[in-house]
Amino acid sequence: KKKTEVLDQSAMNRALTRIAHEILEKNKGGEDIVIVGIKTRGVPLAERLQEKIKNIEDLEVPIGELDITLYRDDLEKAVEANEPELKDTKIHTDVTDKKVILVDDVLYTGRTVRAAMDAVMDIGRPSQIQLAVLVDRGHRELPIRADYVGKNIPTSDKEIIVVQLQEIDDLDQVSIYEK
Ligand code: 3GP
Ligand code: 5GP
Ligand code: MG
Repeated sequence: KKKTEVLDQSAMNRALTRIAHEILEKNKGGEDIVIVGIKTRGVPLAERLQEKIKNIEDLEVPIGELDITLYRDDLEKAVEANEPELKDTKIHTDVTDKKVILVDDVLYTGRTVRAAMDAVMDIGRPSQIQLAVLVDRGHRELPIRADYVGKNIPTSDKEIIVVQLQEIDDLDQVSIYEK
């Protein structure tokens, strides 16, 4: 249960400002992007990126959210063997021919992102899907990578990344815990 702080409030804010600039640079403005947050903590991160893009380019980018949770009904299986599944989609804008930017707090095995890509492709035909994460902790089990990374934090399987956000946890902080 040892704790090491890896991002404080200002470091997190700087990382998100940088990502907002990177998104605008890569997409030559941002006229055709849609930002989609993956619940829970991907949603406030998506909102912050939307706000930063508004401040930088005076552009209102549409935003949506996906609720993807680990499927735990099959008690025969170990939790690790279960797949994340889509519980809810709130994307009230057409994604066809849009560049969809998925946003999550932590990228780990890549299975959540895979489910998120399936969900987006079920509702339309985006021209591209990109991925932004606050933390990439490694240990991918699928050929998935992030286009925008706040911080790369190589972890062991005994470590867990705790992401706290003002909107949910009343403070902005990322730390590593030893299990
Ligand atoms: P989030 O809503 O911030 O994404 O995955 C559900 C929640 O459990 C996540 O909250 C995440 O913070 C937390 N969590 C912490 N460690 C792990 C982990 O190793 N795997 C998964 N799937 N979730 C984790
Ligand atoms: P993946 O599907 O890539 O294995 O895991 C991604 C999802 O699991 C993210 O949405 C994230 O919430 C959660 N997750 C996986 N590992 C961690 C971790 O160490 N810390 C936190 N906070 N979330 C994690
Ligand atoms: Mg998450």
